[in-house]
Amino acid sequence: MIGILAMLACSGSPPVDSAVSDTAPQEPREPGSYEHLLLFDLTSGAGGRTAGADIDSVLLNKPSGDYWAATVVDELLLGADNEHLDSSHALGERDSDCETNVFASLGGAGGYLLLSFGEGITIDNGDIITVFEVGSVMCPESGASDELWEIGAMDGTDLNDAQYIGQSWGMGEISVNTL
Ligand SMILES: [Ca+2]
Ligand SMILES: [Ca+2]
Repeated sequence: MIGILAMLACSGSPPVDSAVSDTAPQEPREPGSYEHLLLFDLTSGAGGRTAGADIDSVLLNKPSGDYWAATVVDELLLGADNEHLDSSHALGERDSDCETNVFASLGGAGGYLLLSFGEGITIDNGDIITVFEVGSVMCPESGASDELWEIGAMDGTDLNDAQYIGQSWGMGEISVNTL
């Protein structure tokens, strides 16, 4: 499956026409150092009380230390029967286990959280991001399924600006090396 961020990345910029090549070139952006993490649900056919990816918490591991998601900058939680619509349940340290359900359900493909890890904490190549999605990896006895998600990094709130980082399912860890 190709996620929306991968598709956005592929759509890229059109080739520069020679007729406009004498206009001032845009300064290339310094790599890395993005403010926000986009966590995008890729679960197809999601429904029910815990529709889509069930996010307990998100951890950013940097050379300077570990940071839990601190603020929801923007969100879209879907699902008519979704009972886990409080996005703050995805913030802070892990507090769900197999009996306690303090997570936010993104509701299926199209649902997302845009997260900040705190003032001045950026997302850079070399970081490791762990998404704690409540499923069979976290709770093997529960019968819960691991749901598919994708992450990207961006400044501001325009999802079109997201730079693809990677995708996984359930409780997954991704090394950042695409920024
Ligand atoms: Ca779910
Ligand atoms: Ca939580």
